Amino acid sequence: MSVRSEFPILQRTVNGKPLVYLDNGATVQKPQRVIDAIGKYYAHGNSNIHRGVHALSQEATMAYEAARETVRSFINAALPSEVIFTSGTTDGINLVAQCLGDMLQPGDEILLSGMEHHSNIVPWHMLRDRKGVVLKFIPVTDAGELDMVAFRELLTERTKLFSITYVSNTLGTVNPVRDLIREAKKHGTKVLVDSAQAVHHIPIDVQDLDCDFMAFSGHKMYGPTGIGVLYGKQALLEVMPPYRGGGDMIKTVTLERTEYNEPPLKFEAGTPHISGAICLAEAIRFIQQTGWEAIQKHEAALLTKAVDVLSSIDGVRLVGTPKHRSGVVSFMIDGVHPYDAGVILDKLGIAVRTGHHCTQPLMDRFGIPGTIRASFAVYNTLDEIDRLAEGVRKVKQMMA
Ligand code: C6P
Repeated sequence: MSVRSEFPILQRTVNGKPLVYLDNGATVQKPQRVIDAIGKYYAHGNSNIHRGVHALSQEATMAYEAARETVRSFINAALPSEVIFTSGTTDGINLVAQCLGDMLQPGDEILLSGMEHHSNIVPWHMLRDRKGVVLKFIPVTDAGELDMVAFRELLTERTKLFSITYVSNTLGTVNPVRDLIREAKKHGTKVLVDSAQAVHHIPIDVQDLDCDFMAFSGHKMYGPTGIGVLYGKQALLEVMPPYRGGGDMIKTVTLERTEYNEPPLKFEAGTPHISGAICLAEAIRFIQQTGWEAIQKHEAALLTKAVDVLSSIDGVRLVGTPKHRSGVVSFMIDGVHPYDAGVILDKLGIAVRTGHHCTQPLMDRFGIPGTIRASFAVYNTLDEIDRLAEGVRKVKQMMA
């Protein structure tokens, strides 16, 4: 795709070979306009926000709040105050586990699935240990999809929260979140969607989905690290206690007590990642100008070719064969530890992730130590899939 030339890092070589970057599930590379926006902010616009009467502070405040509006419109939230800037998906999920978690009672149930990233398991383990809530998990089928029969059985009036990944970071499975949310709502269950692996592949409309919360990370959508978003429905954000205490999240403080600010500031204590938010907005403009149609068409072609080419190599086994897949292919090579394959591919200039991908329960489900994962972004090319296939053949030769 022509956008490739906007990504300077893709011009470099690794181990003397042109870089083939297929570790986009871990983090996506940045276009020049996002890199420039960081420099421009610090060279010309740096100031703290919501605090100063001086021009620089007001400009920075306007740019930060404009970024919030850009995110709002990108995910079609009803209000800018429903967009909370966080440090990433992990931070957003922890916020909900802490704040909504405070409102739960011992014995209340939280429904998760067996394909969650550790960020959507560990905060709930911590809440269970703190509050005595009960965790239930939807099993994963051999194809790497949710067991929908079990889902319907596990969902009851006791299920206060259902927290689910939109796209599996390990298998690429696209979960039918719209249907899942509709089912959950029949039981009055609140729903949190982990969109870390979805937000740069699939257009999102939080009002249409009707989720209560959604978390995602800037760095997986062409933006900087250290910035992310938690979407939350206004009515919930209003009743939830705050996450952290400090500056900007208050209306008044006396020595005796604090009166909290309204959302979203109630959940943004301290100086936020101002440049991060501004550059995230630039990344969103990159996605919008590239266009969802072009992105989805190109990424579908990459995936189809990757699945076809890899599954045609003798001794290669795909892990997960979901009907709906996005951005990710995980595989094993017979007799080769994923780590060894990753090291050899790296020598060939090919960056993939190997290991458990922060989904150890999913690896246990499949009875494997890890996988080799190729994950795609809009700038990848069909030729790079051929390079990956050549690399895999070489791994087989060397390890035979
Ligand atoms: N997955 C991967 O290589 P953070 O680290 O907060 O930006 O995102 C956490 C996270 C949460 N949910 C899902 C589905 C994810 O994929 C990730 C991050 C990366 O798969 C890094 S472990």
